[in-house]
Amino acid sequence: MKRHRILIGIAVATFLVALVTGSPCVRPSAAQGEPSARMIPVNTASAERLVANSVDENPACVAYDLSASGESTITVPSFCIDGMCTISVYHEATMGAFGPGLSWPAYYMQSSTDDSWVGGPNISLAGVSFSAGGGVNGDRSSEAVYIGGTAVDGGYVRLYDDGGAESSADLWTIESMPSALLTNASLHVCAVTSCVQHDVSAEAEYAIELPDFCVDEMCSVLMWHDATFGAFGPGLSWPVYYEQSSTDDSWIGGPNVSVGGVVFSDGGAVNGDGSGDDVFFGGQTGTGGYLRLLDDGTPEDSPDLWTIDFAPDDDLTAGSIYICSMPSCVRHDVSVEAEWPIEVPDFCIDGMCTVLMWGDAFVGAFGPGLSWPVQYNQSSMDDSWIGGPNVSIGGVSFSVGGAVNGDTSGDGILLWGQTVGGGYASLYDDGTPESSPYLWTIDFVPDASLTQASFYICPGSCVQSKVLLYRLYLPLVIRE
Ligand SMILES: [Ca+2]
Ligand SMILES: [Ca+2]
Ligand SMILES: [Ca+2]
Repeated sequence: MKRHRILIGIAVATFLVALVTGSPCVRPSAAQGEPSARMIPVNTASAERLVANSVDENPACVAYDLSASGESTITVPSFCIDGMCTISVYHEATMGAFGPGLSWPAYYMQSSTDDSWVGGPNISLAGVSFSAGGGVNGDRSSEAVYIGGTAVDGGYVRLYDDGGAESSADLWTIESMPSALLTNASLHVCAVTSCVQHDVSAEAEYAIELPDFCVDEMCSVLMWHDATFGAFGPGLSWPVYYEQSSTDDSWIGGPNVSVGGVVFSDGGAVNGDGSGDDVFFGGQTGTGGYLRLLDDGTPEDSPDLWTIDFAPDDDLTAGSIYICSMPSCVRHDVSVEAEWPIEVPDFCIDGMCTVLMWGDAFVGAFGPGLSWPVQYNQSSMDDSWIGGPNVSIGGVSFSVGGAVNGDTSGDGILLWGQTVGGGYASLYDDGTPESSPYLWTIDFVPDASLTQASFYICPGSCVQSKVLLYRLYLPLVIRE
């Protein structure tokens, strides 16, 4: 597959403002050993750690209803300690360019050794900010774990590592301000099943093992860097997604887009053909430092290996690649024009699931490849669902934010967009073939460029999330 890259339009670029880069930033861990180029065998140079969450012991998704104003504290879920977790806010008010719905997630991982944490993305996009990128929980300095946006009448929900009421490594501080527009919000903290971490600190190309869980299954890849790349400050990136076929070593990836000066994925290629295609291209510092993940490189052209290409400079001194499993995704392929009813997986009922699609055509600023995902959570009580993000970026739309499954109104779970020829692939909660709360409708209209599409529904970042295992009600305050 050819390399496709386009920049997202100026309309979005004007929203891109890098957050402060002066906030304390920690390295996830020290690299072990002295790396050198052409390193084989694998993994002797970069520190590999499994940051697996013990999902059998821990609630894997925690939801907090936020109905109070002021400052309150919550316990950092245990799966965010030495493990990756995601933080999303459901808000009923429009925040920046994001309509009511679930936010894009921020990522977080806190070390049990020194209470330092890495987070991300450290960016402000379309009027919504995400993470300060890192800090130390318990050092009395208040760094943003999740900032979000502000409603036009001043309502907001923010999460910090420390605050006026606490400076404990075991607690976070929620600051919330209800308003006429923001009367209801909830915070969702979810475990990422397990990740493999590779740290780099010296200039080299490193061969690393392709995790088994990326073969015939979806996985995600995050990057951590201590320098600013484009509009992204130091911290964790947004993930890219990847799935490699065991049959012919071809892979699909995505999103195939450039946002805020960071190029995400080539969208697909073949691992082992000797051509270095970008699983995660990343960005560059102002002085040319970079961190990249390629399917092949100087040290290897094996289908079982990837290459990390790290070029540090004065700004960029350390980086990490996290490869995280996304087991048990359900996949639906379509190549014929129709509305297709599909089952709603059980794990999307009373639990958060992740939906992403793959298409073989350009849509808006996005080249052929995997989309960015949306999140979805349907209630068994009344078949209502929340989803998100409710935003349009680079010519594609994501989610309508929430609706009712089974009310005959076809509401967009993952809308994406149209090719120049008018082809599209979208997922709705209801459609012509069904208006059942247990079914969804894929609407597929191919054209000359869009010939096939696939939808993936994954338990995703939340496992064992069928029930909200822990719920904290903040003290109520009287408001007008
Ligand atoms: Ca704290
Ligand atoms: Ca390879
Ligand atoms: Ca509906």
